[in-house]
Amino acid sequence: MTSVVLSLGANLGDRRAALTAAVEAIKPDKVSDVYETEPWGDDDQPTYLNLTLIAHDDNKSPADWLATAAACEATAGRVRDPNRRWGPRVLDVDIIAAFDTAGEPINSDDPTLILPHPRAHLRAFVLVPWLAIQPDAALPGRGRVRDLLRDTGLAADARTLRRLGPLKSTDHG
Ligand code: PH2
Ligand code: MG
Ligand code: MG
Repeated sequence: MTSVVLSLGANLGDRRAALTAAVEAIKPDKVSDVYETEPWGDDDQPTYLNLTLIAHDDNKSPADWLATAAACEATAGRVRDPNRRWGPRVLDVDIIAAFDTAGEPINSDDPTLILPHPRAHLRAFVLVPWLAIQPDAALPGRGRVRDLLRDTGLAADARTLRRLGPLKSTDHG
């Protein structure tokens, strides 16, 4: 069994619809509120909607989770621009960290799936929603998320996130 922390982001098209479809496909144990966030890395693009979720699966390996992430992105209609690494996208599903049955972090330096995510500790739009659903969250190799967010730069970024509330405004039962 693995459990994973996933970060979802969308900044093109119907952002909320793309996030909703992915969350319904992934069936997470916990989902954060949706946050509207300023673009990180390449700021010449629209604002993002971001959320972080925690999911588990008895049979999935990290590579299987990566395939699930790619399938969600493809369903949303994502087309990758090879010239723009951090450009706009209809949906991005990133694996932030993965844990085995014993709760031990899974590390990977395979370039197709680096675990933990190599830039997660720099991204308030990942860490703030994660902390909200898991107060004792720790990013393997980096420490407690709560402590990471005390870093001056991250704390400033965290203040720019706008928490919009839960993804589903109505309960479809
Ligand atoms: N994703 C990126 C690049 N920049 N900025 C925000 N606010 N949210 C994202 O999800 C995001 C980003 C590439 O994965
Ligand atoms: Mg990403
Ligand atoms: Mg990605």
